[in-house]
Amino acid sequence: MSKRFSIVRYIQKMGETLPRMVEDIPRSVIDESAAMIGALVVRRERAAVDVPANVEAQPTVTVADLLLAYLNELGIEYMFGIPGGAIGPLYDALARSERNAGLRHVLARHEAGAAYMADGYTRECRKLGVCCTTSGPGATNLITAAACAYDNNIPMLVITGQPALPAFGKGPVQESSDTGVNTIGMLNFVTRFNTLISHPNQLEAKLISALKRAFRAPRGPVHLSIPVDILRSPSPVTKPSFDVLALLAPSSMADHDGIELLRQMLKDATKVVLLVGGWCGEAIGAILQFAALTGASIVTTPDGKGLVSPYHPLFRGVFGFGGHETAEAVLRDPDVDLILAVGAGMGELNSGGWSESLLNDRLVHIDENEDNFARTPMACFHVSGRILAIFSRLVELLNEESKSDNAEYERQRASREANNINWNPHAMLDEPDKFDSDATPIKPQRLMKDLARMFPPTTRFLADTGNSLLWAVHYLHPTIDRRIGERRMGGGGRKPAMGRRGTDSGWLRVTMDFAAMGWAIGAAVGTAIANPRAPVVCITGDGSMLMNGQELSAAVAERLSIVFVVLNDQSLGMVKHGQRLAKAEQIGVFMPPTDFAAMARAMGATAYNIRSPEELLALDVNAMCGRKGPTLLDVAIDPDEVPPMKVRVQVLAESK
Ligand SMILES: Cc1ncc(C[n+]2csc(CCOP(=O)(O)OP(=O)(O)O)c2C)c(N)n1
Repeated sequence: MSKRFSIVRYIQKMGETLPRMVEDIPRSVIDESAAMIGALVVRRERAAVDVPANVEAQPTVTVADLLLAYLNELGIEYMFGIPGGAIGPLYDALARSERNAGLRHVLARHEAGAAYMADGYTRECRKLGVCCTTSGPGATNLITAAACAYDNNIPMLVITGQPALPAFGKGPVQESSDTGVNTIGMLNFVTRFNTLISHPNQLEAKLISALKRAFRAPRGPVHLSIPVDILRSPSPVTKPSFDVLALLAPSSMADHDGIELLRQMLKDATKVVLLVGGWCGEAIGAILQFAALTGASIVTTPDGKGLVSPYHPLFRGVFGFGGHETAEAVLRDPDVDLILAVGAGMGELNSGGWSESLLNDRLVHIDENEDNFARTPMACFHVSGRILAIFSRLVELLNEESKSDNAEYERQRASREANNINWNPHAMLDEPDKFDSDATPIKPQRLMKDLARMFPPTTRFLADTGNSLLWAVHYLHPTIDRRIGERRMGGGGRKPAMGRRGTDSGWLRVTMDFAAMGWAIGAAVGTAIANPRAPVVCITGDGSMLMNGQELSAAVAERLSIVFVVLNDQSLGMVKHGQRLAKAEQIGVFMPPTDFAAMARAMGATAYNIRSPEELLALDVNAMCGRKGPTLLDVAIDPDEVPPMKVRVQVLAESK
């Protein structure tokens, strides 16, 4: 019997012999915990014997070790990256960390993939996604993905190497300071904090500044560039001097006068609409409670869609890119007195191309990120602060008032009932016949219908830049697990968010604004690493797959049960349709046929070519979700189906 197995059996036996203590705990939880503890104990015990004989003994704690000790304190389990000479000592420290059951390295296949993985990891588990590269091309390869996280306010720690400090200016390989190809300068424009560490004593202060900045709105990536000799230097302290968890606890600051004024405005309003944006994740429970109390209709931005169940009785669709006419109709309704835009960037894609007819002086803009207020000059009022704190307080006020004031109670009940219709999200679709079509090649609308029905309610869907985003925003309507959308009612306290398993990102994840092709492929790997128990479905295009599909190999290596769905239309579909709709030249968009299933098999994944709805429905979803490794579905879709992208075409036309 193996050592791990005997430990597992021992813990299982303990579970059986302590029936009183465990009687409420399901058997699967005991087995799973036993397996985890067993693995941990064995990993710890192996540490002593696993140090390879040819590895130089480490006499002391290095700066790289201290950096990892901080990340371990934060409960961060993984660092995504690609090694190289200038970052070598960090990898030595990673090897020591792994042997001690600490933070583990995940090898990406391209540095942008590493940063996309960190992005997906942050979104899934709310811990900081960390990625590392060597100096020079490692750092420049990562820039697009860092920019994507920057534009989407995703916290991330980027660590890059540098040659040794004394060599600066003398032409060392891949020098990346201001006397070489200055990657610190390049990353300056896509990070919230960006610095070179030029002495071991600087690590703690600069790391704390970076971490604080990553989590303060506007959030985003932060960058530490650390020369190889500094990483290898003995650390001035053997363990973290700061209580980093306490330092990073979110503040509950909110504009109390603003909340009071908003409450008054709500009292005078008869019809309210909530426009829920992508940054409402943490607060979505309180926001939905607010909607239930006031009867407010809910529309979301494309990136906010995943936070609300499509079947929620107050949901009226998505406003903006790929959105629904029903959402526009709600905003257009002349009887609406207040539109509360919450945690919404209000950039081109989630403001319907800055639609002035729909967003006018009935708008109140509520956000933690005050930079976004610059986009809503039409708003009659702006409220800043932590959205969770604001909506928790509003819910409290509403509950207090309805208890003490009968008339207020009646008013709330009446508006709730007026809006509580039997809502079916399929009623809001453009071209509903295509949603039900059995035609081959498969209509993308039909593909969304089937994906939503095939996968379990806990599935995390990631839709990549391209038509995948538009099809998913408009047509993907799973019956989601309510725990994702409606978790954590009320609250707003100072509990540290780090280290929890919950997610703020909902069931559908997209990347907006910067909109980089291929983001979803790496992000799906990060999502699955962060939460191996939830099914992960990455919906992407053939162009994106050809651009960033190499991360499938990382998913194979990590044995992640991700399902990659490739919409194969032999073209850069979104641009192709954009050119057609704008009556522009059709150029630079067609690609020769590619068998992505064969490509995936060559990398060690399981794969299927799907040519009809029947072939799709015949797949064994349980097997795909349970398999220790990715599955790729190469789906031949109808390339002539026009995605719902008219807003973007309009904006481009107006810019002529
Ligand atoms: C890195 C990058 N390059 C170019 C673009 C411009 N662009 C937006 S969508 C798109 C086409 C995407 O094609 P594909 O991945 O095949 O998806 P499809 O639209 O066909 O579903 C392009 C080229 C981009 N957003 N990102």
